Amino acid sequence: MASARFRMIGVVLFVMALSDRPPATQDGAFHVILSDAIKDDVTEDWTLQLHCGQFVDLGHPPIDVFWKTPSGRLRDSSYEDNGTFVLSLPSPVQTGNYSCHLPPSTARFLSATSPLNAAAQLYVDDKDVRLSFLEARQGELEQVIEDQENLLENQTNLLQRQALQISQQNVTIEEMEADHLNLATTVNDVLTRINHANCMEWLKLNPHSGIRNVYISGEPITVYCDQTTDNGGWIVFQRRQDASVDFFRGWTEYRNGFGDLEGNFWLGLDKLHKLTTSQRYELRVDLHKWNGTKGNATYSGFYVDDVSNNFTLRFDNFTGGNAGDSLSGHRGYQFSTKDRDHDRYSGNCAEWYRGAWWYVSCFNSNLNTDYKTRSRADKGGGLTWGAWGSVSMKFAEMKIRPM
Ligand SMILES: [Ca+2]
Repeated sequence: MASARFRMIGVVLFVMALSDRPPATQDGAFHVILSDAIKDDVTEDWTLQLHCGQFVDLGHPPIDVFWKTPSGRLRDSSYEDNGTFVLSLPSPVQTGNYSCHLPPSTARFLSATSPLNAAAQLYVDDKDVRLSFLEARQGELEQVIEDQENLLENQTNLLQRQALQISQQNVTIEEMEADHLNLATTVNDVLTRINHANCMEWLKLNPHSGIRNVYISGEPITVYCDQTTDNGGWIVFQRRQDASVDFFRGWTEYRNGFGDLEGNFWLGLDKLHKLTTSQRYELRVDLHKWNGTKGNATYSGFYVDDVSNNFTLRFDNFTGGNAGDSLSGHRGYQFSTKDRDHDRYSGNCAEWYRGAWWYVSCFNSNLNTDYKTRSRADKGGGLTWGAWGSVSMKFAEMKIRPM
């Protein structure tokens, strides 16, 4: 290092005027501005030289120049080297305006009409130094490139990691959305089953009558909700309004139910048992006579037993209604159909009176018999509610509501 440190002259800042383009500025001088950046290139290992001239080709007598530096005019500070005047600048280099001046006596050898021109260049005149300088610069540049490549690689890795994280987060978001959807479905399902166990619960959400699903132990039962009669909340399990549906049917059909929930139907004894044993219900029977009169009867604590007890009719009390009580006489009796005789009569009431009911021997009421399109009673009597006269009804509905 020591030999290199004191080695002669590395960087030369060369100011020259081409021989056919005599330099001149307005003050007849060459100017070189050394910026602060030069300090990065000229360290203590290097000596900076300013060259002025190459006047040898002009064919004039030997001349001399003088230099001005940022500190002022220099005297006897440069030497002539084959027509070029050389000013050595020790390190650290003082930056600013350097100028090389021709004495006025020399100016006459120069063409005043030549373009004003000056050139400056930085070069290394020692091949070994230049090589090491270039190698050093190359090494620096390679280091810069390597640093940049490392930075790029790091950034690429970072981007890849971030892309992976984003991808994973997308998966997580999708999973969370799926979970949310599942949860919402579950909550909705639970709410549906909790809120819609009967038509009273449905009434809180929908004031209109119609077909709804109610849930008993999570299992849906499709019913018709009457939401107008006596403030609504009724599950209708039987309706008679015309003769379009045959009600003279057997045990299995009365267990399973039949007809049209919007018209004439019997919901089914199995469902009726399931509903009426899920909570306490009241029973309401709505009746219309052919003369337009409307009547009803209500009972508390209504339910029907299971199939092993042949759906025995149970309730606590007749609680009122202008149609009177025609059901208490049937309380505690089993359900009979034309093919399943559970009555107290020697024959089969269901077969004889073409119906299906909790017959004793045989009935006070008989709302599942043949529909008669007139009010006159005859054999079977049509839809009968004995406490409200011996006439057949135009309309009958049986319905339940939580108590
Ligand atoms: Ca019998």
